Amino acid sequence: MIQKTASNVNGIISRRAPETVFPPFEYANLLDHADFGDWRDTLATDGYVVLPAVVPRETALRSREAALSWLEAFPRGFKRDDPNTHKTECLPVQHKGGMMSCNGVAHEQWVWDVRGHPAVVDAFAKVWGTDELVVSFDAITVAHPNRTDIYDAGRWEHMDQSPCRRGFHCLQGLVNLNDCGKDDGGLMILKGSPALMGEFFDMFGREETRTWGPQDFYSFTDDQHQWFYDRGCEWVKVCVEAGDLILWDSRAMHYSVSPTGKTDRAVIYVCMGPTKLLTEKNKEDRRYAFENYLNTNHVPYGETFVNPRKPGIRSDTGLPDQDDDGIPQNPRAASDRILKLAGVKAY
Ligand SMILES: O=C(O)CCC(=O)C(=O)O
Ligand SMILES: [Fe+2]
Repeated sequence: MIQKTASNVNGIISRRAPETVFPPFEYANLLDHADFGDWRDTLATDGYVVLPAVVPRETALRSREAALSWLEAFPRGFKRDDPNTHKTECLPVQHKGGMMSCNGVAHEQWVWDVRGHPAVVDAFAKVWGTDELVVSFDAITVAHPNRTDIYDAGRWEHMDQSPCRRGFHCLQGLVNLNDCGKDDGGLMILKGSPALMGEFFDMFGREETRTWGPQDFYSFTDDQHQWFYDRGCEWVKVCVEAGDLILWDSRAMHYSVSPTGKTDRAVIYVCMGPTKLLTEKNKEDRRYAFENYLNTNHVPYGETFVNPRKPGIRSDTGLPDQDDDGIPQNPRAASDRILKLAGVKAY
């Protein structure tokens, strides 16, 4: 039962926090102390870390080419070398200036080549302490620079974790498919925010959860930011090169910005956690999503969210996208390795 004992702290009304509703998580304290003696200390302190050249540069660049070929294969006239075609009418349904989860893209082989790369698995394994991992069926982004026809390009500061969880719960990541400098769009992270999240929600309450669907999402309002700035948090635009892996604690406040330079931003999102955390329901959901080429939210265990197969609504016509049949152009092979990472085959 939510109790609203209002008190006024620095002009902001705070409410007594309800009890957290999720059961304790065995890894909740994993990043409490920066005493690993390696890059995990940066992850624990800053809430994110960049691991250079995890995927070979050539593999990353090849996947970017594949992403562009995938876009060109739709009958909408997109051509990578013709900026006049880098607009809504020529592209599948996108969000935030380039994020795509349509047409079963999460299950394209070129996406799995990066998402399931052994070195990406190793990085997640180092944090979790096991290499028996399951991976999300996440979106991709190809964002073209200087677009003026994007309907939801604004800031969207959020975290991908329910405020009702205590402590660390999920490790997110993305692999950049090309170089991403200061003008090339990219991930914005509020450095240092994860460690403060528990205190923030204890103070301001957890009863209001703003999400697009999954429980593990919370959208921050502008007036909530100052509390973090007052405690030393700063926004960082993460710049990376092709093949670099960015890892972040899902409690980090973050959003992305669109490119303003000359080149596109191309990214594959990836999120892994221990397979042993999967419930029977998680396994069923994942098998269904895998076999039907569906997307999930980031966290592969806990409260999984499977995006139903439904063509996205086009922002240019207001109608469902006729070209979205939900089927990848080159579906992933069902290899032993992929089946295990998908969580549909036991290790
Ligand atoms: O595109 C990005 O860098 C961030 C996207 C995002 O919010 C996420 O993957 O959770
Ligand atoms: Fe996010």
